[in-house]
Amino acid sequence: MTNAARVHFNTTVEEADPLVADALASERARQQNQIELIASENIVSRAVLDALGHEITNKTLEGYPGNRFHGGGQFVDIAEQAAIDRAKQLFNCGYANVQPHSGTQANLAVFFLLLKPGEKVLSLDLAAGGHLSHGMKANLSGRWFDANNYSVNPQNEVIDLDEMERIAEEIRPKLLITGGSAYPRELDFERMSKIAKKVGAHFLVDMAHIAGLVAGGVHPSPFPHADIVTCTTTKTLRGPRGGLILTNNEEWYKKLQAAVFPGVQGSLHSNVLAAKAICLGEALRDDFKVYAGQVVANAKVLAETLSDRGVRIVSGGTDTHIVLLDLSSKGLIGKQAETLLAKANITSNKNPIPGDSPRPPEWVGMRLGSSAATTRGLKEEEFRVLGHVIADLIDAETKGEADEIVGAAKAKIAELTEKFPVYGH
Ligand code: DSN
Repeated sequence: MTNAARVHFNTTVEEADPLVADALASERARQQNQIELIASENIVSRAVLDALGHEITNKTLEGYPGNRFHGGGQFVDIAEQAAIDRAKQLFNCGYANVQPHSGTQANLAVFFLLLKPGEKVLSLDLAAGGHLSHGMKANLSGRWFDANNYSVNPQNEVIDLDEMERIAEEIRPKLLITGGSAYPRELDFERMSKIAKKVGAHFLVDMAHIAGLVAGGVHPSPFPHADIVTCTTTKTLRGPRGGLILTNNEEWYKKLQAAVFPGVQGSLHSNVLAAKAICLGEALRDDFKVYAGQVVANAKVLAETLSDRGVRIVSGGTDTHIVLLDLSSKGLIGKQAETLLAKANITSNKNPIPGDSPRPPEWVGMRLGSSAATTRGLKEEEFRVLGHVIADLIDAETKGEADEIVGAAKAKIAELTEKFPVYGH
């Protein structure tokens, strides 16, 4: 072995790059010492982490199992085929492409498969919980396609299906999309698919946020109603960063393979494919059903506790892991609350609510999610404590007295993080 090779293969990150090593160590400590309430986050298993940091990351491959451009892919083939088989079993569908590098890439591949530039798309308004890859003007999907929105009913803040049908009949989109990043209520896939059929549109369900809830049987499945389904493996599914595309349509599936590669992507991420296979295997186990049920139960307790303390909950509650707060009910804005909660080691994000300002610094919403803290083992009792800590902070901020109670709030969070540690802590 040459000296250069010995150094290359044996030097740890602490020795090789103290700046990045410090950032990694600080991030590890941050994750242990705070309660994560960002709805799109979760805490992956040790097995998923092992795959992500494995030498398999070195392998470059294009194509699909058994039909690769490069040699030496026999072991990645095993991992990718396992991910495909498990995705099909988990979501009860005929075909799966597990290569998308993200949910946005998965959606882009579906657009590439089904639409020509300029064709009409109808999706959930971003401020009502939609996603930027469904036609936001700043995204390629909004730049290259004719994007239109449906929204929620302003009274109950639930998707207005009659309005969706009216708009669909008027504009006759080629693609109807549902799902997004901040919609807390159950989605009625059956009715939406009828609307799509009535106007001759394809029906795409982007279940990025709720894939784990669907897998765990606590949210209805988009199948058999959807024509095509995308999701991430992150979020409630508790896997690595990446996307999936699922369908029962054999003809589309063949074209979809080419839409992903070489349509919108080049080589695959071998380590992520292995990690996807692991997380999908975990989601097939009975204990994942228990986990998914606890995620929703915890979110409901958080919503009820905050509502009882006078914080308005968008749509009056939740059916999922998402709790969306309207902070204008307490005279605050999202950014203020996000900063305030961070002082007590609670991580969250400001978010638009239906009808909110288009300017993020003015948003009055805050999105909370229960998936990550549920993975640590927190249950209803602890989520009630969290709800009261958050409400105490918000009430104190309203009176200009937050600094006086931040210490006590932080101590309560420290009790939880010590009692429910992550990884080897
Ligand atoms: N769409 C973003 C979110 O929900 O936070 C990232 O996945």
